[in-house]
Amino acid sequence: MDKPEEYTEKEIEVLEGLEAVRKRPAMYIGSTSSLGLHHLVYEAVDNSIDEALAGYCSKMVVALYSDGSVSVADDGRGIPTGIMEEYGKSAVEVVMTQLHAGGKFSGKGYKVSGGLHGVGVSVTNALSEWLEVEVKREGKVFRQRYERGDPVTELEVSGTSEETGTKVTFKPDSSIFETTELNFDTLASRLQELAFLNKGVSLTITDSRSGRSEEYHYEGGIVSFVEYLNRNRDPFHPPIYINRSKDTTEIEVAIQYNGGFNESVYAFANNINTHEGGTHLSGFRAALTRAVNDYAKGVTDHALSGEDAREGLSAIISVRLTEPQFEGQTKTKLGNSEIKGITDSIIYDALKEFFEENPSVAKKIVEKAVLASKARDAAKKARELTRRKGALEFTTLPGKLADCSERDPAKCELFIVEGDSAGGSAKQGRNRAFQAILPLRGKILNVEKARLDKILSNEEIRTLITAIGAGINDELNLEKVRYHKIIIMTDADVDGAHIRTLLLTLLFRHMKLLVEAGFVYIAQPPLYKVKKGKAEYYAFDDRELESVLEEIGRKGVGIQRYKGLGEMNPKQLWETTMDPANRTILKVTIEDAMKADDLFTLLMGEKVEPRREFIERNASLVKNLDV
Ligand code: 0RA
Repeated sequence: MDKPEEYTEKEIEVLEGLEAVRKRPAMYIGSTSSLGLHHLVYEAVDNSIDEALAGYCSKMVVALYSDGSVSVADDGRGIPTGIMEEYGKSAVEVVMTQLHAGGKFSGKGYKVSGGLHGVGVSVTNALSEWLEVEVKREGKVFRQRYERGDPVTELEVSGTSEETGTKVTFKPDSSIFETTELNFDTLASRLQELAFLNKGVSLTITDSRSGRSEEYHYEGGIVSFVEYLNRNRDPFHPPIYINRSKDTTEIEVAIQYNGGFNESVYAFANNINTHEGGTHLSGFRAALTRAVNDYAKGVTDHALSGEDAREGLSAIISVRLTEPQFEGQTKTKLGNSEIKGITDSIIYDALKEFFEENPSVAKKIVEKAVLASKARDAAKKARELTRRKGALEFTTLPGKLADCSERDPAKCELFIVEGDSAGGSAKQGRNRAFQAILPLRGKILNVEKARLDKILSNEEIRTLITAIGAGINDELNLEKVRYHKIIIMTDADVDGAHIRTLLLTLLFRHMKLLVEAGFVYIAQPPLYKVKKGKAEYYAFDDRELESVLEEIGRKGVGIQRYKGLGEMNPKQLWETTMDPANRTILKVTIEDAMKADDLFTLLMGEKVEPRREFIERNASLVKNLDV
């Protein structure tokens, strides 16, 4: 502030059209990481979905090619090819080169526009090395090619065809993106989600790099979606389906309870997964709690909380509205305030009717909520009891915890260590200024199969909650977290992997905010020590061992395979696994909460058969389980 900033004409730059997109790509697609790269495909896909929503398209194919290009083809009406007076260009060229131009044509209906989507396929064009559009319309095939957003050919007629449709083929620009490798599974997940949300539309993905392909097509729409969510659980009634509109807002909901204890509710607005929730989700929750409580009156005098009414609930909420407002950190929170009331009243009315017409289902749902409520009361009593004894007070830390001296959570690390002997090494090896050690004895309770009261009466889990300091579930307070790095450090064997999964299940189901905040990590201890003379080398896996041996030669070499962390002395443990200067730690991320949800249900849930199948199909994933 010493000097007022001065502007001259030279510094004022007018960025026009696609040039602006190439200059500041992150403004249009969020980032130039892998996430942003995949948005290029979603933009093209969204256009075809719009055509499907308008009722003109029933099939879409996404194809990945070996040269790094990708195509999105649909059987819609084809982008109009006539000249637009206003621009002096064909409509195709306008769609491909003008920001946001897509919406101008599709007119009414619900645009898939919000958050990062909906900026238009012109953004895809701008950020591609090249793009070719092919339109089949009025008996002809039209083509045009662009490079870095600029047309390099006219819109030419290249043949004849009886069909109609649009195909866009493009190669993401490697000078813009950190990576240009498109991930089949990421794209397939999104296409499957879109197939569920848009019943009847067939979405196919093929990958000529690997030969893989999948087709998604659900006549049941979001009813199929909840059935899919519950496929490895025990649902106790057919899905409840609600589809009603008010003015220009359409609300679609599918609900199906299962015998488990978790809530799997996913909310969408105009096909966008609103990870951060919003007014449609609030409205749904309010309506459900009220409808269940209304029905419970006369059956029980328990006041049921929202959490009680959502135990074992799987549901999909899909709203379509004309002017969606997306808010929040990742622009995935629906902000339109009017939607809360609309959703609430539509769902409440529909649920009341359903409960009256289906009393046996209603009774089961209420019984389940009453059980949940009783368990919650018991858990509360247990908590109060322990609080009085001091066990859950943040001032009385568990005796097993070797805390650090630093008090700023941002600088503090908590190592959760398996077993007392490894705990001993870690305590001696650590830097006690900022590293705390919590040794856990044996396996912790599997929270996937237990209600809250049982979870909270488990000694190891209580110790962990107290050490972290933030509480759990709806009461979790991120500001009270005592460590911004919570590092799971288990042996590199089957037991270690199991304990890690148990811990991750606990964190994902009951302290999800910690995972979302990026506070949870997995330590990577070495698997081998290689000794030659006085020199020592560490290898973290078999491949690394091979390359070390390759480098130093195999003669006179001693190889030690660590069976557990306890075999390392404190100095070795510090050097290889704990010292921030040398170690590698993996951050646990929930890129796809639905996938993680599935994974924990499968790995830790009741059903044995699907678990076996899953593990057989995903042996390497389960072995490394870095969700
Ligand atoms: C506006 C009008 C019409 C078609 C489309 C847009 C359209 C755009 C895309 C983008 C990808 N696939 C698409 N399919 C259709 C047709 C207007 C008419 O025929 O009357």
